[in-house]
Amino acid sequence: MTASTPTIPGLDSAPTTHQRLLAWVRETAQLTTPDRVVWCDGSPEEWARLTDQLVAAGTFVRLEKKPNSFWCASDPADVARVEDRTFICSQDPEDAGPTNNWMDPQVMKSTMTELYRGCMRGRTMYVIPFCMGPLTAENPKLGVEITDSEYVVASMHIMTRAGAGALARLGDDGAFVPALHSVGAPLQPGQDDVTWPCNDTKYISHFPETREIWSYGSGYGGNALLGKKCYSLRIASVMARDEGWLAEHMLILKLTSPAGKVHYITGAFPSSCGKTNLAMLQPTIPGWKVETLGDDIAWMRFGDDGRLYAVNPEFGFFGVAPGTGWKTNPNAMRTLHQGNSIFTNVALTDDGDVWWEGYSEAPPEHLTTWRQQDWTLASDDLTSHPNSRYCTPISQCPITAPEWDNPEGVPISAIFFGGRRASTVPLVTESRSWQHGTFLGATLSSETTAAATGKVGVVRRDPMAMLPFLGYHAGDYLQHWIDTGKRADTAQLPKIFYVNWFRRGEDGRFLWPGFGENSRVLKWAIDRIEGTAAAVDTPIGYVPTPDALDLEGLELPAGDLQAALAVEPREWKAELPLIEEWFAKIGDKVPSALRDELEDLRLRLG
Ligand code: GTP
Ligand code: SPV
Ligand code: MN
Repeated sequence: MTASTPTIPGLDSAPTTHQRLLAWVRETAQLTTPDRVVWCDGSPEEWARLTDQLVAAGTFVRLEKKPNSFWCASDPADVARVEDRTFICSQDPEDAGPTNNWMDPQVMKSTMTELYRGCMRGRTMYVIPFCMGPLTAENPKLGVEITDSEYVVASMHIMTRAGAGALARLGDDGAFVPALHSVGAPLQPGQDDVTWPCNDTKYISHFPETREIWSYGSGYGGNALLGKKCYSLRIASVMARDEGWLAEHMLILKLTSPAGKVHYITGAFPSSCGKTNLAMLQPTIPGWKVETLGDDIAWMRFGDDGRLYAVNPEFGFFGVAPGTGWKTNPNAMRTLHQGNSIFTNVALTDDGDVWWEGYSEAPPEHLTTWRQQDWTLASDDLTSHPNSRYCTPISQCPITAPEWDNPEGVPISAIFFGGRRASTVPLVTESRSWQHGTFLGATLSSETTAAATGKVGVVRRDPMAMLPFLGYHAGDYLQHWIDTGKRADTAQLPKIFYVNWFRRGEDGRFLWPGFGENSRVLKWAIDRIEGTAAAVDTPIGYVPTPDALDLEGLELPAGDLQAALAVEPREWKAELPLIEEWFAKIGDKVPSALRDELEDLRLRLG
C-alpha cells in the first residue's frame, strides 16, 4: 500500500498469508471503500454477533417459538433470482450459447467496477472463505465471498462450510473462486440504513474462463449467496465440462426397500417444481424408507468401479416455504422446529412464530405479512411471497443419511427428470437408454414459477432443469451428457426416468396426489431396475401399466390414474414442433444423437 492510501480498519488483520487472496481483498476494499473489513471464521460466536446486529438493525426479528431462528422481509422488489440480469461473460459469445445473456468480460468488468466504486461506504466488508462439498475432499472446491450484507454472511453460515475450516484448506496458495457481492447501497455519513438495502440496478455476472463471480444490487438467495447457483452450477458446470464430471440441479436421496436393499437416486426438476419435497419424502408405502443427502445440487463423477457417484456441495436447505406443512413435508417441518434457521418473506405470527400458505390447515387470526402489513382472516392477499424461503442446516434434518458428508459421494442407480406440465407428460416414463434419457432431459419442459422474476405459468424448455444455470453453450452441455454416457458400461450407468407430479384433470385438479405418494413411483422405478415391474412400451418410453404401481392404501378418484399415465399421441404430436423450435434455438450444436432421438419419436408417433 502507498502512504497516501488511508488504512481501512480490519484490512490488515487477515488470518492468512495467501498472497492472491490478500491482494484481491485489498484491491476490493480500496475500490469499494467500506468503513471496516471483517474476516469471517464461521464460529457460533460470529453467528451470534451477526444475528444480534441484524436484530438491532431491524432486519431480523428473533422468533420466540423456534430457537435461534429469525424472520425477515426483503425489499418487495428483491424477492427472486433475476434471470434477465444474469450474465455469462465468456471471451467468445459463442461459448455462452443462445440461452444465456452474454457480455464481453472486459466491458462487464469496467461497467461493474464503476458500480462497485465506493459502493460499501458506511458498511462493513466481510470476507467469507467457504468450501462447496465436504472439507475432507481430496480436492476441495473452495471459494471466498466478499459481501457487504450481514444477511448474506449469516445465510452462508448455514448454506456452506464457511470460515476457518475452509481457510485452512486454502492454505498459502490454494485455488479458490473469488465471488464479489455488494447490495449496492452505500451510506452517506449520518444516513439511516433501511432494513433490506439493495439497488434497482442488478448484475449477476460470471466469468467462466477466470472462474470469477461478480454480483451487484440484490441481497436475495441465488443472486447473493454466491456458493449456490453461481458457483456450484454456473461456474462448476464449466469445471465439470473441462474435467469430465457433471454439475447438476439435482436432489440426492437414499431409498431403502423393505428387504434392506439401498438405492441412491438423483432428480432434476426446475426451480419450485419439487426437489426439496422429494428429497425429504416420507413414504406412504409400508417398509420403504427415504433418507436425504441433498435437495438442490449434485456433483457427479465416475468412481473407480465405473459407477456414477454424487456429492451435495451444499451445507443447508434453501427451501420454498409455501406448501410446506405437516401433511406435505413433515421432515422439513421437523428440521425447522430444531431452530437455527432464517425465514425470508413469510408471515410473522403475534406470538413470534412463522406462518405461510400451507403451514397449517387454519391460519392464526392475525399475522404480519411479508410486506409487513396486518393480515386477518378477512384479508384476501397472500401472507407470504410465493418464493419465500427457509434456510436451515442439512445436518439437523431427522432423515439426513449418515453418508451425506462423505467426500466419495454415493453411487447413483437412477436419475429422475421432471417438470411442471398440466397436460401431455405422464406421471412417469422410463427411458430406453442413456441417449434416450438424455433426450428426455434435453427436451424437459416446465411452467415457469415464482423462483425467478417474470411471468409465472409459461411453458418453456429447461434442459435438465439447468436453463438458468448453464455456464456455457447449451448444445455443448447436451453433448457432454451424451459423452458421459459413453464413459461407462451401459449396465453401470444410472437409469433415467421422467416424471410429472403436476398433470391436471379437465377440472384443473392435480391427477396425482404427489408428495409422500411419490414413493409409489420411486418403488416402480427401482422394481424396473431390478426387472420385476411391468410397463407398456409407448412411443415416448416405458410407462407403468396401471396395476404395476403399488397403490395399496391409496384411494384415487375413478379414472385419475389412467389419465395421469395416459400417453396421448395427439398431444405428443403437438409437442414435436415445440421440440424442433427448441433444437433450432440451440442451433448447430444439438448433438446428432438427440436429433436421431427426435426422428425416432416422430416415427413411433406415426
Ligand atoms: P427450488 O428450491 O426453487 O429449486 O424448488 P424445488 O424444486 O426444491 O421445489 P419444492 O420441493 O420446494 O416444491 C415447490 C412447490 O411445489 C411447493 O409449493 C411444493 O409444495 C410443491 N410440490 C412439491 N412436490 C409436489 C408434488 O408432488 N405435488 C404437488 N402437487 N405439489 C408439489
Ligand atoms: C432456485 O431458484 O432454484 C432456488 C432458489 O433454489 S435460489 O437460491 O434463489 O436460486
Ligand atoms: Mn428446493
